[in-house]
Amino acid sequence: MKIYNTNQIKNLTLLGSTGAGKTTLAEAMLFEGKVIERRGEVENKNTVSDYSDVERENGSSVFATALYAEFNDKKLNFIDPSGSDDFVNGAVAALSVADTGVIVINAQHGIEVGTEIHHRYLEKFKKGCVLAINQLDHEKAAFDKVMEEAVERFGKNVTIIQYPVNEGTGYDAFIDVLLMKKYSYTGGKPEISEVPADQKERAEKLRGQLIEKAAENDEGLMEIFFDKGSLTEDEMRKGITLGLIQRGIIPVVCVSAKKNYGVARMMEFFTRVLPSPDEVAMPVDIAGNEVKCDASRPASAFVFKSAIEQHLGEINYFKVMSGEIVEGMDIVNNKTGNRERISQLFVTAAKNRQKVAKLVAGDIGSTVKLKGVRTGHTLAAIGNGVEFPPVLFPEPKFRTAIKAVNENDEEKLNEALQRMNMEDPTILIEYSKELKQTILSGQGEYHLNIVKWHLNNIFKIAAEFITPKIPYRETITKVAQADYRHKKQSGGAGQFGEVHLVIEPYEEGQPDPTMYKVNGKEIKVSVRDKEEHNLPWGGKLVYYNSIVGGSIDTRFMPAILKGVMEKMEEGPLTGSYARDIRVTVYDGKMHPVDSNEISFRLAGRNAFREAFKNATPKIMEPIYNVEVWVPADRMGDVMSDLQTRRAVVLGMTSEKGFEKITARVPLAEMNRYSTSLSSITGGRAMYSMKFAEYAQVPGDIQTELIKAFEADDKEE
Ligand SMILES: Nc1nc2c(ncn2[C@@H]2O[C@H](COP(=O)(O)OP(=O)(O)OP(=O)(O)O)[C@@H](O)[C@H]2O)c(=O)[nH]1
Ligand SMILES: [Mg+2]
Repeated sequence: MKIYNTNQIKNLTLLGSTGAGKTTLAEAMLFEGKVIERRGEVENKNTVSDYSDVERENGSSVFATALYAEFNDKKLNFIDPSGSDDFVNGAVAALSVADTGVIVINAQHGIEVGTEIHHRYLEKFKKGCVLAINQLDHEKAAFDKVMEEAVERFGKNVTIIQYPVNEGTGYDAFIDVLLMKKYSYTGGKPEISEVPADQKERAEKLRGQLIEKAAENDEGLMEIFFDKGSLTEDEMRKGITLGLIQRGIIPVVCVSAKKNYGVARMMEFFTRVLPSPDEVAMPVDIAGNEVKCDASRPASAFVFKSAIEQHLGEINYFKVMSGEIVEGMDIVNNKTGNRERISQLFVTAAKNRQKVAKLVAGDIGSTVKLKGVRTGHTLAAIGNGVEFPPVLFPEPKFRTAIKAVNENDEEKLNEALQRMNMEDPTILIEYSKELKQTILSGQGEYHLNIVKWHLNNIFKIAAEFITPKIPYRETITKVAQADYRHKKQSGGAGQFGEVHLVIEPYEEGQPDPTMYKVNGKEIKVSVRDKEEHNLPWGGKLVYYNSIVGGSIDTRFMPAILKGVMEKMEEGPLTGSYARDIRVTVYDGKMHPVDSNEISFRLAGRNAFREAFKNATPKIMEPIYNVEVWVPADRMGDVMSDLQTRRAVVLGMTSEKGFEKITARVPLAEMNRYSTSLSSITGGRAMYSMKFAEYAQVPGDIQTELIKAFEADDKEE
């Protein structure tokens, strides 16, 4: 493989809804770039990009595949991610290295939820946008309607470069208003001819709009435009490139990926107008410095995908951010500090790997045999300490508990899940000590079902999903007091410890206690020692030693605290962690022989438990901030569904064709939300959720929870 210079490289990612035709378009691009000699089809399970078993079985993409094509003496690096929101990790990772996003739109469906989701990410990453209108050969293709929707959603920058002459089943031609040519297809290479008389008027009008839009992106071009009333083709291209860099133009091209109509022309257009990696905004490292995409600088590379390939082992895909990555060079992983050698370098189109001696700034490639390198890591020349920020993947939205059907497989299951997390960082696995469950979370039910598919079919582990428990918390609402004497006489040495304590709700900024009134009794407090603990599960425990007259020896205070902590970890009400409590130990008794640590631990524990029960305890549950985007016609259904989930709706706004609902919803009510939202809206809605805070559960639910816990509680 030839070595390409930075200005000969164009990095793009395909984007758009599932079924739009990204993988089919990628296949045609590989064919036109001579990477393959025959085009496969998604239906025939033989495309280059969808090469994994699960993709072939499902007939749609799961993983983002890195591809390339050499065309016009340029190298197009392109990525084909899944259009499903469940696998949005691929598009997000792709956008972290692509300089332009090409949104593929199915001409019969127009802007779909998937289109919208990817477009939102594109905006977030501030990348240039091209719209590729695909499936123009479909009988229901409706280009003009798609354009109307596109302008409504993406704004006036949407600018037609090509429009179809005869969309529908007989589709075989489009007009290119940049070149002012008609492209006609009968299979194979197109016939390029003058714009026919009946299309002249429309083509001229659209060309005029293109020229204006192109000129708007540069003062010099604007002057030429005012001067001459027009721009040359090259001036238009310059304006388009600048427009893509500044996000001041969204060019529209026409293709039929399946028939391979317009694909070579689209690639030619890309090689001429897409910005090279050194022309776009410079990436910023974690120290806040801009890093210039320049081959003469010290080397650095950003890993955007890690995978395990059969017969190959770990493979890492990266973009060279600066300098050159050369075969045999020593590098350091600035995330882990590990030093390694790049043994082999590849340029890849899925499983097709071409060896390459070096990759220069801006290029995308892969390497194998590195240890512990993961998505988001920065590899750099020794001495170059640059580190790029990790890819910001979306928060999980779907959780389930998982366990191996056969108990002996637990360890294998965990290993398999860790491995899948390496390939897809939006699969999160956490063993919750608190819930005593392994919680698996991801982007949706489909996402996690694919995880299960891999466990069954690739790792040969039978696993089952079970309802995940909710991480409740317990706290108290008033002051309570308890005395507890632990006494045991068994054979030899006995056990003795007595603890008197007061507990009360912790609040930020409270003064230290001086006196408590409980059950008509006054308890004077003189604080001798204070410990403030940030609890590992959130919230605080403040522990006061206010023992007077040596009724309990200071050396037993840590044991009492330990007992209290143990009980807080178990939660006296339902076994959930307790939080936000002040404990004051003010009196007690010792025995000269029998008192020891264990006695005071148990006395502390039980005193705390008793006091807790009398302190009007309450159960708290995690509340999430949820945002739902729905088409206006489904708003009512989505709202009434939310109401059944104890949601508190905070607001409703219209945003680019969607109604946005913001609400606070208890996690306990969000179980399988992605599935029900999808069924209510026919897959036309999207949502996100993020942990907000803990709030008290309603009284009836608290009663139920306590009952359920007591039913299987085996308290000592
Ligand atoms: N008629 C027609 N069908 C097409 C065209 N492009 C793609 N298709 C079909 O549309 C379906 C979806 O195509 P894919 O290429 O898998 O779509 P995708 O965008 O990769 O979808 P995901 O991987 O699920 O995100 C397949 O059945 C393709 O054969 C086209 O130009 N014309
Ligand atoms: Mg695909």
